[in-house]
Amino acid sequence: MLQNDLIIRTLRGEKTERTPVWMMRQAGRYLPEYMALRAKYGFFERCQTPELAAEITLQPVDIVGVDAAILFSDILVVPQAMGLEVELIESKGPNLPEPIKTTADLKRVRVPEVEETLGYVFDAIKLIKQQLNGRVPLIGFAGAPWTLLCYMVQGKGSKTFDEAKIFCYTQPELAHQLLQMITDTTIAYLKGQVKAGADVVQIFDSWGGLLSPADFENFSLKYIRQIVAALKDEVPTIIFAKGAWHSLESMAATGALGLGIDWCITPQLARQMAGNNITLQGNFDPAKLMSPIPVIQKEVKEMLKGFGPGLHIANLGHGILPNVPVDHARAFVDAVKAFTW
Ligand code: 1CP
Repeated sequence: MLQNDLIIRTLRGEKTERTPVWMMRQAGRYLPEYMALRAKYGFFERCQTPELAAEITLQPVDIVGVDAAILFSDILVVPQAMGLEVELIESKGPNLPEPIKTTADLKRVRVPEVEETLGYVFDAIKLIKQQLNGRVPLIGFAGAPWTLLCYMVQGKGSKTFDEAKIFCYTQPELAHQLLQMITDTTIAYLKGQVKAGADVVQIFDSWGGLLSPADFENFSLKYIRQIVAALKDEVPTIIFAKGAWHSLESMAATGALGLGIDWCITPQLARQMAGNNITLQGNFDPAKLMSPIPVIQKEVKEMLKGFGPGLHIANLGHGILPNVPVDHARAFVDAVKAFTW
C-alpha cells in the first residue's frame, strides 16, 4: 500500500535502491508555511486540531521531499495527559508550573486512559494517513521516560537537568515509580498510534546523554526496553538516545530495528558497537546545514560513505535548527537521493 517504503525495508534489513532520508524536527520553524500557521494558532492548538497537525505533518513531505512523515505533536503531550499543566512560552520553550518534587506531588499524576486524553493524536494520525495516501510511511513517536521525567521534575528546559538528576539520585524509589507510570502511559499511547496508522515509532531520549552509562541503564534503558518489547511485534521501533552512544550495544539488544546516533560518534564506531544486524540513523550535524550548498553536498557524500550501503537511514544527528534556509534542507535531502554506490 505504501508507494515509498524505503525506510521500512531498510529497518527490516532488506536491500534498497538507495538510502532513505528524513530529518528530525522536519516540521518546524525553518518552514515559512509552518510559521504562517504558528502566527495564527497556539502550539497546543496546532497539536490538538487534527486538520492543523495533518497540514503541518505533510509540509516537509511536499516541500523538501523526505522519505517519511513524522507526526506533528510534542513529547510533552504525555505529561499533560498524565495530569500536569504544560505550557509553551514563545521563544522560551516548555514550562511546567507545578513540577514533581515530592511524594505528595506524585499523587497529582496518573496513568490516564489514552483514548480519552490523547484521542486527538489518534484522530490526527488517521487524517494524516488519509492525506498521505501511501506516499511515504508515517513515523509516530514519544519521549523516552527519562527525558519526560527531566521536564516533569525540572519544570522547564535545561542544559544539565540537574534538578531531575538530583531527584533520581536522592529519591530513587519515587523516581522509579514515576518512570514506571510514564512507561505504562507511553506503551498505551504508542499502541494507540500504531492502531491509528503509524508505520514506525521513534522513542526520543534527547537527554539520555546526561547520565553515566550505569545511570542510563538504571533510569532510562530499563524503561525503553519495556516499551520496545511491547511494540516489537507491531511495527519497527527506532531508539534515539542523544549522547548515549556508550550504550549502543545494549540498545541494539532491545529488539529495536533502528538506532539514532548524533555526530559525536563515527558511523564506523557506531556500527562496531551496535553490531551488523541493526539499522543506524543519522548523523549529520544540524549546524552544518548552514554551510554553502556545495559543502552540504560534499559532506553528505562523506557521511553516506561512512555508513556504507544498507542498514542506514540518513538523518540529522538532532533536530533541524530554525534558521536553516529551506533550499539547504532540500539540498541535504536531494544529495542523499542522488548518491549512488
Ligand atoms: O513553533 C514553535 O516555536 C514550537 C517549537 C516546537 C515544535 C515545532 C516544539 C516545542 N515542539 C515541536 C514539535 C516537535 N517536538 C516534533 C514534531 C515532529 C517533527 O519532528 O517534525 C517532535 C518530534 C518533537 C519532539 C520533542 N519535543 C523533543 C525530542 C526531540 C528533540 O529535538 O530533542 C523534545 C526534547 C521536545 C521538547 C520541546 N518542545 C518544544 C521545544 C522548543 C522543546 C525543546 C525544549 C528544550 O530545549 O528543552
